[in-house]
Amino acid sequence: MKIFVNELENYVDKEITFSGFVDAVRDKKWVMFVILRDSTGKVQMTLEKSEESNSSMLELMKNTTVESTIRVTGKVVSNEAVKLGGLEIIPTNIEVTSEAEALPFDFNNLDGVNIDTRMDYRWLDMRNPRNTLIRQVESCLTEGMREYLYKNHFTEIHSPKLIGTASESGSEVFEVKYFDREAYLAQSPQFYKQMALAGGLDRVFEVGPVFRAENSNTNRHATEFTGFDLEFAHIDSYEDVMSLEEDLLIAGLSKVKDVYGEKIKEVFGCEVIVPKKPFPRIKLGDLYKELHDRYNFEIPTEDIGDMNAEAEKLTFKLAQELYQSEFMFVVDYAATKRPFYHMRDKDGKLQGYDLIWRGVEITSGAQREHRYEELVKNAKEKGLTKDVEFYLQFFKYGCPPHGGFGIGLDRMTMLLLGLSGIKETQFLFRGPNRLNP
Ligand code: AMO
Repeated sequence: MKIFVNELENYVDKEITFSGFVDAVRDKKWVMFVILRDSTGKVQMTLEKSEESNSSMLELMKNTTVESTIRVTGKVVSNEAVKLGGLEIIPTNIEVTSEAEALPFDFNNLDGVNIDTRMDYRWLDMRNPRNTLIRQVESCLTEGMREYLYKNHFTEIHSPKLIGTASESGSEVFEVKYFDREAYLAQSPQFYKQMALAGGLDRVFEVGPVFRAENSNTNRHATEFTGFDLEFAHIDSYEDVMSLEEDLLIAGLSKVKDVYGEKIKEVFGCEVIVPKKPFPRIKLGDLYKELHDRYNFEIPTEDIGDMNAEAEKLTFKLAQELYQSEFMFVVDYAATKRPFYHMRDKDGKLQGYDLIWRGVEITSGAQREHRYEELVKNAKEKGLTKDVEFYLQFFKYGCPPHGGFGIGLDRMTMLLLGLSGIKETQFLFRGPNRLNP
């Protein structure tokens, strides 16, 4: 098995085999330094020119391009003079495992490289340590949140992405040809995570692809993104849902801070702030009033009962001013603006919320309507009949009160690292004009 750069200190004075990219070759008068790289860091390989036995390896490395990959057998030696971790590899054998052609751009200096060129060669772009770190941080965040859920009786599920009816609403759904009929790409695991509860699993979550046929070219919209979705049973109100989300985010962000806090500060210049419970909550009506009185903001008529991008931005400002918080739950949305499966109370008030972090909506959540008759009524009101017929059946044979939420993972990573857009955040961005690589 491969030994990683960050494990080499355990092999001092031992003979090992190390594999990685050739990051740089420094050919000096008396010595050649070859910097090798893997996903955990860089290490120096040193070839003394005075050593007769090094001649063929020196010749080989002279003709090996940077970004080729090599396999080196040699000894790990401790040497304080080496700036890269105080270690070097003294090789006895080198094998080139893959030769690199001249690169289309220098991934170590991306200033001035067009973002679309970067996307076209994403696998090279990703070799920039900053971009490697984005993936590692997102993985760590997911790990932290997963750990929390496993500890709290959640079961991870995988629901289908090919579906037979346009799920929540027809407008944002991609149609695909499915043999001699039409199918759709799931715009949320919503119905299936609820079905899993009707199936007797009390708590479920899913981390998976979500498809949206939205022709939006903003810095926060993708046509495919990763949803971190969960659903859990036997709740009393959507307060339970918000409370669980607070714990989940605290767990995820704490993990990131512990593992990558320093590195993030160094590379992205931003602090990982672990929030405290409870996050502030505000009713939409009160929010409109505050935004108007403080910032002279008026919600456009078509958005009344909902938020828009500007309102989200100002909500962050307000959360900081009023509560010194980066997070804010917004509640009391208009039922007309929200999906039919959100519960309403006896006065028709919606039992759902959005969570705004650093000026962007990262989550929608709610207590769900689990009472069959009410659900049918709400669906009818939205003009949904045939398409949700299968879903309505889940509530006919006993289904516990429940709620849940969906986090846009890409958006979270973007905000966590202060990145300029979802395009550079996603592993492989999917937008109205991008389907490759
Ligand atoms: P919603 O549609 O609000 O809710 O989506 C949940 C979260 O997903 C993220 N998101 C997006 N991220 C990138 N590109 C997009 N085009 C995009 N659209 C949404 C946002 C958003 O908050 N079924 C519900 C969730 C639930 O109630 O459990 C749903 O899908 O961060």
